Amino acid sequence: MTIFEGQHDGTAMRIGIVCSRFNEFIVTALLEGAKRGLSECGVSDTDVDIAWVPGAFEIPIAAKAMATSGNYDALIALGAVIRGDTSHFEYVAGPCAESIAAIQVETGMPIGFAVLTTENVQQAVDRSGPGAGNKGQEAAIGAIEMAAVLKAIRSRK
Ligand code: INI
Repeated sequence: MTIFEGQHDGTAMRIGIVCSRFNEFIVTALLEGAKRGLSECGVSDTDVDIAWVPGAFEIPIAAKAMATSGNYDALIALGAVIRGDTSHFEYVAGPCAESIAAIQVETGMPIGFAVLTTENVQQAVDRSGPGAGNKGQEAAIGAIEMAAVLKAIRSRK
């Protein structure tokens, strides 16, 4: 019996991060969490590229460009869609999540997803703090695990 399980070892992995500028103070805090998560996994700073885009709606196209570039082992998507901000919450949040899921499956590139979809600013603040529960940190650690488990599956002899 063979069991595939990814370790949280990002040594020598190259990681791409897509950040949306809308609600930038939240996304910057998610990015800090993602950097912490990557560092905990042994990813070197010089192996991390960050692309900024205007809003969550633009995250998928940048993620697809990174996914198809051949330059990365895993990606992380960071954004914040807050319901109070817009009547078109569903039109931004839904397509972003669905497109990221589709890009993962189409390209085979793991994408850690920390595009927050919250009812209000406080909920977004609560999920992007400096301690435990920062969704950027969780997405980063999950992306490393997925890159590792996919590598193990793909290299099975
Ligand atoms: N983009 C977000 O990332 N979060 C939001 O809460 C948001 N709101 O509230 O509208 C938002 N809108 C911008 C959108 O992502 C696009 O950048 C814009 O429509 C231009 O294409």
